Amino acid sequence: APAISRHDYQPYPYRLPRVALQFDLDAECTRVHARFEVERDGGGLPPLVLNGQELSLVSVSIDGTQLDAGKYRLDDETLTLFPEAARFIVEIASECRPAQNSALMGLYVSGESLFTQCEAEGFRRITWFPDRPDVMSRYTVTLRGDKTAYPLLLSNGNLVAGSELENGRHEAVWEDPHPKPCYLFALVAGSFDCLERRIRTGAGRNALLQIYSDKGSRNKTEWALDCLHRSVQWDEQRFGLQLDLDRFMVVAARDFNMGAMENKGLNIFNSSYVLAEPDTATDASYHGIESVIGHEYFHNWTGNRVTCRDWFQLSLKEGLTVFRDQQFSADMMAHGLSEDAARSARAVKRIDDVTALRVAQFPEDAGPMAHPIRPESYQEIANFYTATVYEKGAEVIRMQHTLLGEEDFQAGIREYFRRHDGQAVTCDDFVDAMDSVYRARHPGKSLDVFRRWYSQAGTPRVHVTLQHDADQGLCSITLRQHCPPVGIEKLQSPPLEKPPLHIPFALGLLDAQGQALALRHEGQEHETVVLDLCAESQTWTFPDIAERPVASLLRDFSAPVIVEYDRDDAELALLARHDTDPFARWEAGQELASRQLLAMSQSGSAKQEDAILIETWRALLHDPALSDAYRARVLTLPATKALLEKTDPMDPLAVAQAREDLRARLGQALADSWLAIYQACAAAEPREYSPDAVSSGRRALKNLALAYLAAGRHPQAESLAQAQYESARNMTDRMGALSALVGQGDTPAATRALRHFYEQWQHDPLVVDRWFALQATACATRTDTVRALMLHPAFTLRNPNRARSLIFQFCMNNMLGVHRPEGYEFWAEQVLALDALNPEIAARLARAFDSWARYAPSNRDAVHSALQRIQQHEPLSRNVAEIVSKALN
Ligand code: B3K
Ligand code: ZN
Repeated sequence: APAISRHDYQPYPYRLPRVALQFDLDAECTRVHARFEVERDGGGLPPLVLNGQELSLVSVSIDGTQLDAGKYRLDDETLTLFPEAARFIVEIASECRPAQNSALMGLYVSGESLFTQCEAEGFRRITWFPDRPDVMSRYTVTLRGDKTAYPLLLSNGNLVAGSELENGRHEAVWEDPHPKPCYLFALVAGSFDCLERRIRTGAGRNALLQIYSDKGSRNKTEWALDCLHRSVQWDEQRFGLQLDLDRFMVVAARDFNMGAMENKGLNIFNSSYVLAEPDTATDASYHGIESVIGHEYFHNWTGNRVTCRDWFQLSLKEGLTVFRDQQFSADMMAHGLSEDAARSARAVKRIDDVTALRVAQFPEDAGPMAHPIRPESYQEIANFYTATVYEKGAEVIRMQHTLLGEEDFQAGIREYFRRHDGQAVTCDDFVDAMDSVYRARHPGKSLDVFRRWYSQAGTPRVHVTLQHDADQGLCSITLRQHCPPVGIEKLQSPPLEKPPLHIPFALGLLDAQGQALALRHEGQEHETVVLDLCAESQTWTFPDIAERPVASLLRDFSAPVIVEYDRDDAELALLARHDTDPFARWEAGQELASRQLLAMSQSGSAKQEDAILIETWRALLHDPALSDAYRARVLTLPATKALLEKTDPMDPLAVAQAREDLRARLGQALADSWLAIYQACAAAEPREYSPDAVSSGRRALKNLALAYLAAGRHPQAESLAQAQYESARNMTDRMGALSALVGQGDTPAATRALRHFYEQWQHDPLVVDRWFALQATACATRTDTVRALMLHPAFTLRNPNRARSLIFQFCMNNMLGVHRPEGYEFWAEQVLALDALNPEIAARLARAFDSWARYAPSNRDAVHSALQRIQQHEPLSRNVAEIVSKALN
């Protein structure tokens, strides 16, 4: 497929101020009648090109006159009309087939209900329309359907009329007062439970918050409703942004391609981000719901009130909204805690976010799909809902927050809305608003260099050198940045010039005992200074540093970069024990463990000198100042995927095996401590479940201790896990125990527990997903185990959550299982099977081995033939074709 380029943007030649849609809903065949006003501002009357896919045209008319076939042009993707006036009304009648729609884009069936998903380009599967975000209209939507099958008929905005029709049908009319692009359109029809709350916003508006879910699930939506209410309050308090609707609805769908969708006033969610009760949802699910409910709600301003001009600007709304949901979660985690405990809770959130970035985004930024947060071109936009656009995009917003500070950042946000409320704009427009505040408050400074983050792909490396002059008491730090070519950049000749970026680099210095030193910078003394690295290389000198200090680098992960600094293990151990910045402290421990793991993976032997690591781990285990949640993070070994990024060539099996071996070694060497910790945490578990930072942290540490005991084959591990499984009063503990049992291999206890678990929870699809996922990622699982699980009656490829729980978990998260010739073959087979049903999901799976070109030769060759097999298959969706062609480039 041809690539679409960012620079080719052309405004749409017409305005469509009002749209009226009428749906005669039916799962087999839905009739859609669309009526819209069209207005031309400029001169001439260019053709009116409308997008449409998989639709049957019934009729098309202009100003009430039906057009003969010769008066319009119709192909697979477009309907073109030839206007004869500057203002006219178009009416189109068409049909679509929801029950046949396995791609889950446009109008589709899930369970017995009808749902829509339009972002990015799904509206064209509902009716012919200019399916692009810069065409904004006011919508009136009339829904008609069978009253028994579809007692609830929902769309965006306010319900303005409802009536009974003949033949057991009824009708509802919805009006959305806010102009919107069509990707924010939604409808839902079906039979649901509803949990609701009437609230009064800070501005005195009465609003109704509603969560709709499958019949019988109402008691699982309390947490989601609570999160929604807190999101409304938080956006008022922290960002000064008010709810602008009388009614805000969230509907849970069992079949959904991603997490959730921010349709104006009618968010549609994957049920996994709505439904939770202690018995079925883990702490991680509770926190995931909080962040996704927050995320979609925050889109109401950052995405909906101000939207994207074109899809290249996706990070305008996604990076900003991820930043906002991260801040929301951090504030929620820290809420009600003492200052120190709050700092630690925020650091835990930061550690989790950075870990996710390193596991998903860093590899992406080094692989064939590398792209700037504002991509330059794409073949299929669905492939660009990436970790780069979202998570790196959030880091780029976060750096602006760091440079401006909270107060000025909020001033920048106000300026952004003052300029652009109601518009479809670009990333540059956002930075312009921020820059106007930055320049005003910091004469001589600007975001000119900073803007390059929007156009440069790849993870920059910052090389650090420290020089100490004992005579003068001076310490100087030199930072040197470079960003190697990535993805298609590597093919360019002459090699692409990558100019330096503006990197806010947070630095602290400690003395040899681990005490923080005061740093004089720009006339003030600080424990942490943020250095503005804007050139290829810069040096800063700090006075009154008597002895050679220990550097604490990139505190709080102040920029999405890789730090290169040569230092010995003893220094890392010191930082791991004493750094006053909790993020950098965690980082030091991770670096120490990484070195051990990489040495083990390269020598192929577990017999490596590991005393310093074990002693550091022991010190951390017993440090009473650390919160349980934080301790659970510092004592977790780095993720295999993050480790692999540090190797060349990559040997996934060796690294994964080294991680298993070191876990066992730490389990054994520190067995008494793990046992003591386990027992202390277990004894402190309250009867009443709560997902708050303290209790979830305690459970995380307890289950980590159990996992180490199991990995170290402690004689009590199995009985502890079994007892915990049997007495668990929440899903976190039940899963912790089950995973410890399954981690022991195919033991009778593991088999029994797995069988019991399925029998007990077989009627709850989200819990059955956990059951599949746990087996998919178990270290003894191989391709044949997965094939056998695919024959289980509960398995289906058609439900994305189920496909993800088994196939994706195995292919993407079971390194020991999948990185074998038969694993790669299995993967190719599943990509093709999914592609026939749901190209968006298939294309995600197709990215499992994006890093293949950096693998050691035997793995590389095997992935290569699997990729070729996919590429040669006909038919192949545009989605998968783009991924494999880039991978094979
Ligand atoms: N904006 C949606 C993503 C839609 C992706 C469609 N392929 C969810 C979100 O980021 O909030
Ligand atoms: Zn989003």
